[in-house]
Amino acid sequence: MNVTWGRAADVLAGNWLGSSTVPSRGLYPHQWSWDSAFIAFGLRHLAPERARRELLTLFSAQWRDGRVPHILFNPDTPPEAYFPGPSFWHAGRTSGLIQPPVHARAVLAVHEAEPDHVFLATLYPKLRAWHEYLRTQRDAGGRGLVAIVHPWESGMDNSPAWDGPLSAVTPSTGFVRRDLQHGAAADRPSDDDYGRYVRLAADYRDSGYRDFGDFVVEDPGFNALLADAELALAEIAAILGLPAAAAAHREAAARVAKALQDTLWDSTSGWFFARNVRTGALTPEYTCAGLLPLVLPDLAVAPALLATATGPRFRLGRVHGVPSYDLTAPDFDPGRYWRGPSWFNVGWLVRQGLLRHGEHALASRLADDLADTAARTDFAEYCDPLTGAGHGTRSFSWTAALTVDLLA
Ligand code: 9YW
Repeated sequence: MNVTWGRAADVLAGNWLGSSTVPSRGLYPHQWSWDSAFIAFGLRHLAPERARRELLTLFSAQWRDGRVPHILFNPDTPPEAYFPGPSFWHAGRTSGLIQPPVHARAVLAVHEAEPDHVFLATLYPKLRAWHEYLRTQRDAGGRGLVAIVHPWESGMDNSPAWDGPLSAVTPSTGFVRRDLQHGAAADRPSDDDYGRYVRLAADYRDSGYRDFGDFVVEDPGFNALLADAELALAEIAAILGLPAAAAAHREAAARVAKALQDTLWDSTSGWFFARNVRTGALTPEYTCAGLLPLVLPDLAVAPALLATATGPRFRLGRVHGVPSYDLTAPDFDPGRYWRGPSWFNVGWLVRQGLLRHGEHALASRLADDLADTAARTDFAEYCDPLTGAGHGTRSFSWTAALTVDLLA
C-alpha cells in the first residue's frame, strides 16, 4: 500500500467520531457541511459504510425549510471549544448558515464506489429539498442565482471579494475568539473581520434566519457548484428510475449555468466575479471562486477562463495548488487563510474541471502536486502557493480525504 494513502487513512480514522468526521480535532471539533462531502469522496475508497454514515448524519440535521446547516455540533464536545457554538445560534444542535452544495456529487460518488439503492433513495428527496431551498428562498437578486448572506456561507471566509460588501457592516465586540487558541493569528482572519462575521450572524439569527441583511452576495463558486450538483442529482434520479425528474434537474442546472455566464462573467477580464446584490456591482477581486465554474461541462467561456488561470494572476500548473487570490494583487498574502494560500478542496475541484474540459496534462500535473504537497505538509489545511510550505492546522480531514481520492 502507498505510504501516503496509509497516512491519509490514519488521519481520517483519527478524526472519526463514530458517525461523522471532524475537520480537525483542535480547531474545528464539530461536523461541517461541505467538509463532510469532501471527506466522503475519500472515505468511499476506504470504508464506504463510513462515507454513507457521514452524509446521512449531516442530512439528519437538515432543517424543515430544506437548508443543510453549515455546522452540526457534536454534543460531546465542551461548549467552550468553539465559538460561535450552539448557545449563539439558538438553533438546536446546528448553526443557521449554509455552505456550498457539493453534497449531491458526493452522494453519487459514494454510490458509484459501492452501489446502495437504499442510501440513494433516502438522500434523493433530501438533496432535492436542499436545492429547492437554495433556488427559491435564496434568489435575493431575482436573477436565478443563489445569494449568500454571510462570508462563511461561501466556505471562503475572509476572501478579499468580501471586503467591499463587508465594509457596510459594523463589527461586534466582546466575544472570545476560540480559533486563535489553535491557529497562528497571522494565518487567520483579522479581529475586525471576525467582529463583522459575528454581527452578521447575530442579525440573521435575530431575523429568524429569514431576512437578507447587510451582506447579500451572488458568489460564482457557490452557484457553479449548485449547477454541478443539479447535474449530479439528475444522474441520481436516472439511477432511481425517475427520467422526468432527471430532465428537470438538468434544466435547473442549465438555468443556473446560464445566469452565471450572463451576469457574473466579465469578458474583458476573462474571469467570474461575485456580485454585491446591495449595490448591484461586481466585486473587482480575482479570487479562486471565479475559477470554479470550470467544473461545468457546457461552459462556452472555458478557454478564456483557462487563459486567465494559467496567466500571471494564478499561474495554474506552475505554482503549488490553486492560489485563493490573485498572485499579482498588492495585498496577496501567501499565508493568510483565503487571501492567498492554496486550499486542497479548490485544487481538487479545479482538477475535476480540467478533466471535464479535456485538459489532461494540466489536470495530472495539478493532481501530482496536490498529493505531494499534502503528504509533505502532514495534510495541512492550506499551503503557500509559491513555496509549498504548509499553513493552518495539520491532519486536516479534507486534505487527507481528497488525497486518497487522487491516489485511488
Ligand atoms: C469556521 C471547517 C471550515 C471550512 C471552511 C473554512 C473554515 C472556519 O473551516 O471555516 O470557523 O467555520 O474556511 O471552508 O468548512 O473546515
